[in-house]
Amino acid sequence: MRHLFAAMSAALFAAPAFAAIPRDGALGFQPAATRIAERIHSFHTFLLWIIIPTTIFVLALLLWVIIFHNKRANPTPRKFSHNTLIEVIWTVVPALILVGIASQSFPNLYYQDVPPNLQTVQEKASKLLADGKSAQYESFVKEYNPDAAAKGFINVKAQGNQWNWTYTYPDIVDDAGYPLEFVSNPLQTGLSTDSKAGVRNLSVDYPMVVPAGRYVRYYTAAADVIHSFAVPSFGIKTDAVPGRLNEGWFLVDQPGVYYGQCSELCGVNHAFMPIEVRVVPQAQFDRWSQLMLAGDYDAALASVQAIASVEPASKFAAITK
Ligand SMILES: [Cu+2]
Repeated sequence: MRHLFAAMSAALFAAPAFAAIPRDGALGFQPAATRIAERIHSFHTFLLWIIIPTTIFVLALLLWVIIFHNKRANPTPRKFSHNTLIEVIWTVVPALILVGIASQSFPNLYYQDVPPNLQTVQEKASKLLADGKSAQYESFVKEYNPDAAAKGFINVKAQGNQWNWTYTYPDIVDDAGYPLEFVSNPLQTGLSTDSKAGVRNLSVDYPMVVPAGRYVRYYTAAADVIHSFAVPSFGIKTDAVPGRLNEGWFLVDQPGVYYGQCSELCGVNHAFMPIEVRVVPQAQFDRWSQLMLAGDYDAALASVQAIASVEPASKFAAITK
């Protein structure tokens, strides 16, 4: 039985090689690019281990009733209406299952909802290291990358408009003090005259660019109606509400191109306000942001068309310290 379940889940949730693009005929999630997404995926697998046995158990009960308690098999039914023991069991067991689910889901919810305090991350990491608690240190580093924490946040504001996104980098300012800000338009809008460039319905003219291995804190806002900023491989989805500023965070180690879409029905072109995030090494990000600030958008775009890779050794270098 165990092997059958393993084979079933392997067939259902086998992930293709790393790619953040939805693929025809694929099942399951896009591969996780952040720790948030990894945690969501393992929570999803955990839930499967609960819901599959529950469904099989309920199916077995139904079959038992159908087979052994139909009119032919059981012509004179017994006439009782209460059984205290079974009532206690069917109240307590589901409650315990829900407590078990909550014990896993609440930490995940809190983890993704609250941008970590980077100061605390560094202090806690060095304290664990100083105390020689290497196992706890490694599991802490897996959740909160202290090397990245030392570099601080990259802040990006994503404002939803009908129907494109405006990205603002409040910390990247020109000589006059104005922040880097640009509009990211879809390449396709569902028309026969659309350009065929890029990934269908997902590519944009000027993508959001962030550095790899850095904490990114994003804010969402909206100019007109409610939108939602969502990138499945990052495990993030945050509503963009007019008059409100919502926030979230993510940290991507692997440079690459990641796609998302507006995930709140926001009008006739809701399906055509994609999100393209290019995660590039820090040096490439710095060059891109300087070119964007200088107003040379096409050169900036060209500078992130090919994405340089980062040395795998620089990933979580802290572990080997
Ligand atoms: Cu929208």
